[in-house]
Amino acid sequence: MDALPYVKNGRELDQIAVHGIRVTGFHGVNANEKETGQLFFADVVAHTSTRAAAASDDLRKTLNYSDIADKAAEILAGDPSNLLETVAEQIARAVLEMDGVFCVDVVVHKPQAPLHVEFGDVTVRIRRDVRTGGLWSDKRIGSSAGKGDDPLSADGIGPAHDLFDKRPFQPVDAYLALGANLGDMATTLSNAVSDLHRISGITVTGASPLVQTTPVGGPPQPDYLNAVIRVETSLAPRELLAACQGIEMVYGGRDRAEENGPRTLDIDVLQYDDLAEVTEDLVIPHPRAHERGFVLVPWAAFAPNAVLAGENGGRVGDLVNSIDTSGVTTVAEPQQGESPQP
Ligand code: PH2
Ligand code: MG
Ligand code: MG
Repeated sequence: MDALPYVKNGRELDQIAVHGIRVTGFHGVNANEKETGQLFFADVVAHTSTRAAAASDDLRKTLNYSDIADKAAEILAGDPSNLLETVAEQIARAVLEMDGVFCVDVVVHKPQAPLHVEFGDVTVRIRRDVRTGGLWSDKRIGSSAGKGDDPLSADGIGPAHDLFDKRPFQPVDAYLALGANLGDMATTLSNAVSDLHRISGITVTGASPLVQTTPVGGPPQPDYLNAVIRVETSLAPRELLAACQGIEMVYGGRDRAEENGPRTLDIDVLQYDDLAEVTEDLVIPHPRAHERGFVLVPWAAFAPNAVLAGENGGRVGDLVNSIDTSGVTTVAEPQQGESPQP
């Protein structure tokens, strides 16, 4: 099976495939098919990046094709379904769950299907990716009407996964924005950076100067102290977000009742690798990063060549020149030796 390339961020992904996985299964609408069984074949193509594995010659940095084959065989030989569609969907979901898989093509063959004519093969071919795949397929997104009629949603397969749940094969750079305008802001920001650095899967590799900024939006409130840091992370985007939110809580999550209101600590994920995706709970890059002085001024001060992804994106050092940066004053440079170094 020749699988069409899957393009992510303008680049064709690599493909790891197992063809002709062959087992006896018991799928079919006819009762005797569930009793006697017949041969089923599957072809599975996982779209992923093999670059990290090739650079290190390390199996742990790639998908093990043996795992793909085992999973597909287990489903083919497993609980009888009426339809090839159901079997293909289950295989696709299982492979999409594997780390580093962004898209999967599955063909299920039933060459001994009970037809009234001579024939070569019957197949169902599907493609699922982390955005459209499984539970979130097409029009069902966000509608309660469709939820009950997904035959696979009731059987414990669990919540949908998307790109933001994927851990990267190798650590990626992410940028975080920190802000505070209640309490001892400088101490809070500095402690929060240390706390982030201590989390397994997060290494702080760069920090901006500290800037004092006029509040943008929200009720009348004190000036903020803001900063931007770069982290290298092996966490998935949602795990990184959860880590940030956990630290916010430590410093007084209770102060956050009001939208854009004053807070002891706010940590936002600005950018994660070169992702540009919108989901219900998380949007990356941060949707207002490109227009905010309290983000771009500190960011450009230490990483002007970083590139904000997405349609409003661009080189940070250029973006900062396109906005009004009055209201942002540098108050402290990052301390050598105090903030973690690259
Ligand atoms: N954060 C906001 C809203 N407004 N203004 C400044 N100056 N600094 C912030 O960090 C900030 C803001 C919402 O998170
Ligand atoms: Mg914020
Ligand atoms: Mg926030």
